[in-house]
Amino acid sequence: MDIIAKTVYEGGLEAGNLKIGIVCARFNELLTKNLLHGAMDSFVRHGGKASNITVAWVPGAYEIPLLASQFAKSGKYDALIGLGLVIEGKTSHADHINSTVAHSLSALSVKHEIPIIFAVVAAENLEQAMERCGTKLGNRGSDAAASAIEMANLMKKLKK
Ligand code: INI
Repeated sequence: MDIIAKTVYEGGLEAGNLKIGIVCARFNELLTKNLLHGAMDSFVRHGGKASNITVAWVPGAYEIPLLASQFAKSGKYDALIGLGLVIEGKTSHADHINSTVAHSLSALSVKHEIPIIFAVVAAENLEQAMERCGTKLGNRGSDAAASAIEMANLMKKLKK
């Protein structure tokens, strides 16, 4: 027998009048600009307005949390997205950046009660990176915009 919950919360995928802030890392710009394009294109194709998108470029993924914090504090946005691409090198530098950014964004999201979508692509090499930035495996920026919309709508429902 199926068990049916009394109350189920879900966020829809209609962007409507949602306002989003996107922080995009310039490091590996050749591919991060595809993530940004994917995110904006997806937001608009979900019914969002381009004029409701604010973008901030930062030097690298490591700088994403600081801008995300500013955006979150401003109270102007329904959701935020952090876009970046970290490609592993010969040292563990990339791993450090990735986990630091992931932890920081999740802490900011909970602190400010705003969805912050973590879309820093981690790749072992350029081929893997390209696959996730608009080729074989899709575009993580597009996925991030859909998640931002869903979470923003879910938060709005819960606040009602
Ligand atoms: N930043 C990235 O966004 N991706 C990388 O792959 C990367 N690597 O490999 O070094 C990277 N480094 C720069 C870092 O994010 C900061 O901008 C820099 O350390 C200054 O704080």
